[in-house]
This record gives sequence, C-alpha cells and structure tokens, in this order.
Amino acid sequence: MTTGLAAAGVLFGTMGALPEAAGADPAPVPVTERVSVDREGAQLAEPSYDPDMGEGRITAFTAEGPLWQQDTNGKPDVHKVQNSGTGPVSGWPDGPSYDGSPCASGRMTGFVSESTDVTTRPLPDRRPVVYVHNTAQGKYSWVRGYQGVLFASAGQPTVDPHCQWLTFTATLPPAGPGEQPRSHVYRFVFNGGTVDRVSDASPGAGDASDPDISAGGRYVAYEQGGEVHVRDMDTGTVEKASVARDGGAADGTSSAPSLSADGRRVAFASRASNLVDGDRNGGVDVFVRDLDTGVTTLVRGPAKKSWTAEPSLSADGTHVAYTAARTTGGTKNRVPSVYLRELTTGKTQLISVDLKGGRNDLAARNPSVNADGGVVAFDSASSDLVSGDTNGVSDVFLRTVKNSQ
Ligand SMILES: [Ca+2]
Ligand SMILES: [Ca+2]
Ligand SMILES: [Ca+2]
Ligand SMILES: [Ca+2]
Repeated sequence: MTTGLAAAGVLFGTMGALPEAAGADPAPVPVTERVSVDREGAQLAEPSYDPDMGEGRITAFTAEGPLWQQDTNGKPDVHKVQNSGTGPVSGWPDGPSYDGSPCASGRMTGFVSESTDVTTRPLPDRRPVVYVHNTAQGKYSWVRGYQGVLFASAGQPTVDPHCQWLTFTATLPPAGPGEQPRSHVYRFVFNGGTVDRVSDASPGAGDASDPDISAGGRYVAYEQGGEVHVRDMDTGTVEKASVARDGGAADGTSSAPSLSADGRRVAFASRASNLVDGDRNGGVDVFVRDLDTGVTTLVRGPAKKSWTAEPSLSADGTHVAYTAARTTGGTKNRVPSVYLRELTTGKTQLISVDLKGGRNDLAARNPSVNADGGVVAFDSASSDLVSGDTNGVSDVFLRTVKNSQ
C-alpha cells in the first residue's frame, strides 16, 4: 500500500475567522427549519440539496447559490451547518463542489470538487477529486491515487464518525489500450495517508459504489454487482447483506447501503422480493439487516401499494430515515415523502410534514438522519414546509423530532 495523501496548505487564511450565519433559537420539537439560507437568513434564488448529517445538527449540503458575499464563482459549493451556525467547507474554487459528508463532530468533512485551486498548489485539470476539509485548521487534504497511480476521477466520500477514516469511490486510468476502467471503493486513513482498496478487483466483479464506513474504519459497506457487501478490513472477510431469506441469491438488485457506527447493522434498498417473507409490492424497498443475528427486516411503506428507498441509518443503529410514496392513486398521492422509523418499536413519523400537518406538496428526497435519530435532513422544492419559502427551488431542511441529550 502506498501513500495517497498530499498534505495540503491553507487555502483561505481568513476562512476560520469568517463570522457564522445566524443559528436557530431552541424551539419546541418537532420543528422544521430551512438551513439553505444566506448569512442574513434570507432564502437563496438557486437550488440547494444533498444533505448529509453527523451528530446533533451537523449537516453538510450543496448550494448552487452564494451563502457568502465572497462566493462569486457561480458554481455549487459545499457548506456545513454547525451547532453555532453555518460555515463554508469547499470555499469557492473555480469549479463545482458537491457531495459533502461530515464526521460526527463535523471536524472533518469530505467533499468532491472539479476545480484546480482548492489547495494552494494548483491542479493541472478539473477531474473530480475527493478532498477532506479540517474545520479546526482550515486545511484541505486530497486523495491522490492508489499505488502510485493518479485517480482519473473520485467521488462519494464518507468520513467515519470518529473523524479518522474516509471511504470513497475512484477510477484509475486504463492500464492498457481497450481496457475498461472500473470504479472501486477505497479506504483512506488521515493519519499516515494509506489508501486500501475495499471492493473486489477480480475480473467480472463489476463496478463498486455507494460506500459507507463504521466508526474506527473497520467495516466498509458498498454496492458491487447489484449486491450489498460489508467488508471487515481487519480480517478481510466480506459478508453479503443482500441475501434471500433461505440464504440463497436475491432475485433483484440491491444498492445504497447505510451502516451503523458499530458496523453491525446495515440498511439498504433492494428490488429483490425474496429477502423477507411477505414482500409483495413488486418494487423497491428499504431493508435493515442485523449482521450479528442474520435477521433482515423490511421497512414497509405507508400503504399496501407503496415503495421505500434512500435509506439513512442513524449511527447508533436505532432509527432509519427513508423516502416513500404510494404507487397508486392520483399524482399527489405518488409524491415521495420522507419518513423516520424507530426500528425497535416500528414507530414511524412523517418528516417532510407541511405547515398544516399534512404531507409535502412536491417531492422530498435525500434524507439523512443524525447520529441518535433526533434530527433528519432532506431536500425538497415543496414550498409548504416552512413559512416564506417563495424561491420555487429546492432547499435543505432540518426536522428536529427530539432534543439531543
Ligand atoms: Ca458558489
Ligand atoms: Ca419489494
Ligand atoms: Ca401539503
Ligand atoms: Ca424552496
């Protein structure tokens, strides 16, 4: 294994000193707030989306519009809601930045940028690069390559809850003429910068994507060849999570794993109908598999004819957030909403709730639940979730359902 880290310099000397946007006052729960606003709390004209949560209210998201006066790049950038307000993550380099992912405390945030000037040492081109922003130091690191070869592209970064490990996908350039390069899942440790390949590189194994990583970096979940796997990086063993109830092959593809901090529970989406008894909707559903007991649980939708997808498992493994909609009825009935389920009790609540207590008018997507299941972030262009949402574009919302201890 070779080092893939290039220690990066400080980009914006003043960045750590920037004043933070106004934080929210403590309010009775449950409560929904819009966090994709500028420093004065005004709404943005351009879309914001793709939130990813750590603990408490820590949330990274992408905004196409400027939250800061200094942001004049006209490109999407990554920002982070902290307990005290909102701060910049990607800054405002010369290309788009997206896919922000904070660790639990928010101290380290992974993101992707297609820019030449995220660090002080300019890159020669705008290939997608995975960076990690250290908030306390205002410094950027980037993951360069594997075994001395530069990645052709990289994406989907996720930092482990303890803020020490990163998993991501990357593609190496073709080794020879006619070779079709594959996307693989890798793991990177901040201390030392070692890059390990996680996914199966044997011929026919297929592209790998959607990685998630346990606290301390030992377990990595990912999708490869339409199956969800969890690899124990200490022992090298790989466990398939997308198994049929009889232990055989799933009869449909699975994707989008979300791993608990201890690496023992994994939520994922699957089109297979034979993972549990009684899956008769003929479509995608969220499943949660306990890797210790081997028990898979179906997360059913709100009606008999409905689907569930886009799972986000809380770090403590107690709650799963997901999107769901009916497959029958009028257009309004089919609008996806975000829900949160407490796994032990099955208690489920609507997260994308509107101001009148009803459902969101337009689709709510990309849910991410915080570490203890107390807050869920999602994006939606629906204008009925908070008062004064008149921008007509997607915003990022936090729904707090319980105050964290
Ligand atoms: Ca920008
Ligand atoms: Ca199903
Ligand atoms: Ca509504
Ligand atoms: Ca809006």
